[in-house]
Amino acid sequence: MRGTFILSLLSAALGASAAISQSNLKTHVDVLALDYAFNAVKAAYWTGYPHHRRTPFAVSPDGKSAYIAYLDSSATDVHVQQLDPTTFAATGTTVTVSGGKEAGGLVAHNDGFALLTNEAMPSGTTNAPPSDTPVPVLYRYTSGKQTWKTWLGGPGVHESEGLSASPDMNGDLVYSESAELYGAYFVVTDYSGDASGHFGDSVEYVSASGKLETIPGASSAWGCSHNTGIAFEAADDAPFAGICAEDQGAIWLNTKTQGMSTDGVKISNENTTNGASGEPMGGMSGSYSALARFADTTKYIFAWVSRGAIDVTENAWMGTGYTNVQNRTNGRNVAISLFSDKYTKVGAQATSEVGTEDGDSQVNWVTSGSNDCSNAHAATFGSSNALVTWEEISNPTCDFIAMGCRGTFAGTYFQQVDSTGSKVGEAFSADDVYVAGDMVTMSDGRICWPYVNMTWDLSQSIDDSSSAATGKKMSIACLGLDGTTDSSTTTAASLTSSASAKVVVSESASEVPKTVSSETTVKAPSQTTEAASRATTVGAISQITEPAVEATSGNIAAIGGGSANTSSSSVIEIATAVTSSAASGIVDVTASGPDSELPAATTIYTPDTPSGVPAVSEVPTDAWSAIPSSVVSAIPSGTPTGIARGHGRKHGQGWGHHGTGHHSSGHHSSEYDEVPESEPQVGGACKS
Ligand SMILES: *[C@@H]1O[C@H](CO)[C@@H](O)[C@H](O)[C@H]1NC(C)=O
Ligand SMILES: *[C@@H]1O[C@H](CO)[C@@H](O)[C@H](O)[C@H]1NC(C)=O
Ligand SMILES: *[C@@H]1O[C@H](CO)[C@@H](O)[C@H](O)[C@H]1NC(C)=O
Ligand SMILES: CC(=O)N[C@H]1CO[C@H](CO)[C@@H](O)[C@@H]1O
Repeated sequence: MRGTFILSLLSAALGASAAISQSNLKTHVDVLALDYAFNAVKAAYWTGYPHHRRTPFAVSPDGKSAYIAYLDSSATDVHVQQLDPTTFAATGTTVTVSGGKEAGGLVAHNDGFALLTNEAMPSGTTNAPPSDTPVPVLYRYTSGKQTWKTWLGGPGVHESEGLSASPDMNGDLVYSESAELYGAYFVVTDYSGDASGHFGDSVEYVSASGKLETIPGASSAWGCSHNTGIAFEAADDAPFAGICAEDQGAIWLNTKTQGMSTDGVKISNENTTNGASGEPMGGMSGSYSALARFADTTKYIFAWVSRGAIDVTENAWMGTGYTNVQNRTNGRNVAISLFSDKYTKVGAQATSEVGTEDGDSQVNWVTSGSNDCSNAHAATFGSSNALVTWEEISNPTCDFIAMGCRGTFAGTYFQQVDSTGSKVGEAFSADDVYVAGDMVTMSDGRICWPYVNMTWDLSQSIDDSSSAATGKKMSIACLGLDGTTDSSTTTAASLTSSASAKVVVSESASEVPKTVSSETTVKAPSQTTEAASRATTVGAISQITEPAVEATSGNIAAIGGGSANTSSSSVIEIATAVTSSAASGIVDVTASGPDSELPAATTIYTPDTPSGVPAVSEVPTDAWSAIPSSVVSAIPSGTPTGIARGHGRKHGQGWGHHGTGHHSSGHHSSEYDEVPESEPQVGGACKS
């Protein structure tokens, strides 16, 4: 209790501080020497635009140890480097998790760490995913030695609901000290069962001793269709606070539902096209530090980017309660939402009323203007203040609907807000600081995060397999409210957000856990061109789907197969089983674009067709007319072997499907070149 008391005092003190400004931001450039090279950029799905490659960062409850996890530049092996939380210099010996494909989340403990990664299962494993597709796995290391390893997918994990793998997790790992429970929320693709070949998401819980726990009302084998973003933060008990963005039109606070059913809280209406929703939580390599808990409270803050929403129409695929919207703006602005507890949004939900003109009237915008904002994150200073940060592009060109934009990098912005969501002071920016890893609240109240000091060019697509961006130095930036110092010498309270999650107060050795952490993810869609010939594409669709759709409820999902622009691999996703059983159907719409390219590091995912696939039945008369024209036109002529499937599923769990989790640069083939280019907009910064 003493710890909590101390924390409260700290929070109160921090809460009284004046607004942050440029002088509160301190950088420690190249302070951390890594033993292995790291590639700091990752090409975004579909566009190939550069994203920071996430480096999970976490500080232990006692504030004495900090760790950073990073993917080796070879794209295989995840390294965990301990660092001194005061100087940020490397300490200890690097731990390497061989075969790891993604540094997906990190929790620091007083005696070690837990790492979420994904890796191929050992050869010969019965019912392992095809083609060595990686499976999410949680590792616990104590004093530098592996103490346990627990698979979060693959054989034996929610087998009756379908087996899953994760070519791209794009999720997060959090830990609740009070529940003594890890929670991981990540993107999956199933390779058996009804959802075979589709992309969705999964929430898994693991006890402190490494046992996979199936917790009713908390664990989830399948959730949001496609999953275009995840935000996840610990709570005192399961279920933890969760948010997903899906490819049907919304962002949901789904702590209660773990999916996208209308029993959840609709945070936002988002324009979606072919599975994308504007990279609200950062897109590829994002989905961390988007949701943070205010210390010593039940309150949370969520930050994302959005193009706004107008013209609310019914989402015919999904049925009553689900909507589609048009985007209000070309570039994206930063928005925040506050929750009084893990289930409850402060203020109105996003509207689901068909015919509404303003579909975003509930949004609390942090920015306005014509710059494009991306890479939004939030972290808390204590109980009453938070930091919201994002990057801007001036005069953005947003070539692809519902994706990111390109243009001139115009700085990373920092805005203080209070726990009611009101801005405190003005935003300020820095040109040479980025957020590329978890934002952690340190023991002295500062918020610190890792990044690589480099020139940040957002003007064009990149090839992330090039070694140009590799390096062995990591930088750390910190931002404290007035009254906190940059050279921490005290160990009072450790508020860890993001990857770890807990606010711990410790003095010497005692500690009092409490808060939490955050996170999110994204996923994959494909783009469409209105210019594509409708006649041609329709032809392609029927060709694709004829043998594949079975619908009993009228909720149909159509899916185009992926064709690859590939050099190294082609991806063909074959949707299988079709059992539309539920009236509550879900859908997965996705056309896969001409473009499913998996980087060499990722495996081709070609699920087997399970036996017992129901006989094909007729496509209901109205099925095709129900397909949004955007989807129809999205399916390129000559779409190869993809298969469209109809499916219904209970409880609003959706089918996500897309060609692949990756798209490298240059994947826009001619069919897409006709997408009208966005009008570059001039003027104003994103901040208001
Ligand atoms: C998203 O907005 C675009 C225009 O930018 C529109 O063509 C498309 O139909 C919208 N998506 C949905 C699902 O309504
Ligand atoms: C809607 O967003 C797309 C990019 O997703 C952009 O090209 C288009 O210009 C936007 N529409 C409006 C009305 O700003
Ligand atoms: C950070 O990187 C930039 C771009 O490479 C470089 O010009 C600058 O000198 C670096 N800063 C420091 C402190 O090394
Ligand atoms: C057909 C096609 O668009 N091929 C492209 C695939 O991507 C590479 C670069 O990643 C381009 O060079 C090809 O032209």
